[in-house]
Amino acid sequence: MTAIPSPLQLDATKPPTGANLQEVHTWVESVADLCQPDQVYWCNGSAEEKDRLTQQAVDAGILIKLNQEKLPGCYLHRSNPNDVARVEECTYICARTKKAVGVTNNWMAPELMYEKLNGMLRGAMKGRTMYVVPYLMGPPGSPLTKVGIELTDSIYVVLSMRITTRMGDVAWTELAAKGTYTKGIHSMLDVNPERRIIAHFPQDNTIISVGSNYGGNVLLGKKCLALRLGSYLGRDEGWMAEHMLILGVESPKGEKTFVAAAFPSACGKTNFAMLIPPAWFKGWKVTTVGDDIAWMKPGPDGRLYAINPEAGYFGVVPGTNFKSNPNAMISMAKDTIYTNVALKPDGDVWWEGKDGEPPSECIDWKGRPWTPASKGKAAHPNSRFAAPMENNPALAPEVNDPNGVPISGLIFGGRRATTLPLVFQAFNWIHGVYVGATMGSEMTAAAAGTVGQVRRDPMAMLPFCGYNMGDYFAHWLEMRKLLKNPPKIFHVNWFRKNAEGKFLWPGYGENMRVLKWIIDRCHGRVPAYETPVGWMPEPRDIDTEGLTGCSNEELAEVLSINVEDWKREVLLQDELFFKLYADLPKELIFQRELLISRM
Ligand code: OXD
Ligand code: MN
Repeated sequence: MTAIPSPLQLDATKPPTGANLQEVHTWVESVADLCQPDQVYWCNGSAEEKDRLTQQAVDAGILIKLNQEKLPGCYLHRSNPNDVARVEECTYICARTKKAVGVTNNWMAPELMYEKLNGMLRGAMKGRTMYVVPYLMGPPGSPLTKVGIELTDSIYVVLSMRITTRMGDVAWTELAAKGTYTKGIHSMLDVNPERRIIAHFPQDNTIISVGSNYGGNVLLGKKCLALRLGSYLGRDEGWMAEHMLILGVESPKGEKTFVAAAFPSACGKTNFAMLIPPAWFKGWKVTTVGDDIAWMKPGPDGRLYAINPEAGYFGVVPGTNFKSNPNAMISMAKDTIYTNVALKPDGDVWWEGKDGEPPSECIDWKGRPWTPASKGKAAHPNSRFAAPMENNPALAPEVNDPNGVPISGLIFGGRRATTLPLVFQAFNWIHGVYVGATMGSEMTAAAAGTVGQVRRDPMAMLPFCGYNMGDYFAHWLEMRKLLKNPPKIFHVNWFRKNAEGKFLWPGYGENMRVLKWIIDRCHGRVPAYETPVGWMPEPRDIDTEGLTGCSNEELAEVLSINVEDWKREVLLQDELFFKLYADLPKELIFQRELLISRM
């Protein structure tokens, strides 16, 4: 079959040909008919294309070229100040019934939402180019990998997708083998919060996002496909799409152990995924498979195998420095798109928490002159970097393995000033599901909302679960039956404070000491003592050689549990239990009863 000739193909780049692409052409044409772009451009993912589109974005003022000697291949983008984070109140799962999406998601009947969006998209791309962005979520050839095609009128999205996914012709080859793909349509419209909607249609494997140009809302492979539609597909197909980093720990003897960890947005997943062990852990190495999303499926040996569906990082910048995350600093030193950081007079970038003194002057994230005396922050608290994973010096060699990596431990964690100890291990899988389901965290800037307030964020999936949360818990419980050797489940809290409000644990690289205990537990080679909340280490079980920033007393405090605090915690969990009661698997209610009975 030859390509359908389209009057819209004003660009020299030809769309791909192939019998199974007929449907793609028909769909692209129908969207172009609706949105009426001046031209349709089919992306191929080449280096030449990247250079050409980057230059176009610079000419149009969408990207600012940074100091190429300091930051080769790096650019700065400033978003509309009204468009700096994910917007959960504008995010919808348009399944056929409200019950299917549950109480934690916004719902609208699919036909109504399609009608509304069609109205908004009619003529929306006039005067613009519609880019056809084919991409893969996952390494080529993996049974877990999915194909997506995003149609977008944002060149910033195209260039960011090229970093964060495997974008271009590679996707057509995979589509030929797989036959199905996720449709995505994105238009910035007039970047107006009143006309901002991120809609998912799970039964049609389709995403439509309008009115925003912020990564989490518009890089449709990430939160929309890899988590919301991914979790829906995973339930049907017997796998799991989770908001989890994946890391490997290599011992001096060469033993490799992989764990995956779920922390809510902006709680240090990227830092943990790129952890560098402290000097005392000579010969130990941590490698990064992924920093945000894990797709996991039982393997033939009854273990859980994980891939990172992404190909790059879209990380929070403020607070990142050579102490908190050297590997992230190196990752964003070249070929990176920064969004909403500050610009120094020499074309370098700056943000709050970067190494060294604040610059005496710079341009803030809104493009205004800034000095240390200025009232606002120079960089937005949710400013981001998009960097290719290949830039990470600690990138796991297994990252492109189509089979994924075997997961020995799953770790849940939140940002909690009180109650939750540094680490504990769940008694078994079902208890672990309860621990994950009742996870809470103080809110951060990654989503619009009240920073600091504790919210329940089951498995860190509250904004990302594409179906009824009760059914999602049931799916977790079901997965146990498919696993002969399930991972052990843990909970960590790096953020506990003492009565004076001082952090009890130094965090960052020192988290290796806790990770080491977790790894040793996975291999059944360290003791733990039974507490009402789970198995815990004694202070002496944590390797403290060379540890600074945590005294013996502080270690004892951060490893302690207080039954009165836990009684309050169980009561606080009521909020979640009441909300989800109608759909909650009974196992979780029993787990709650068991926890109370142990206190
Ligand atoms: C993210 C998020 O961007 O969780 O990863 O918000
Ligand atoms: Mn995330």
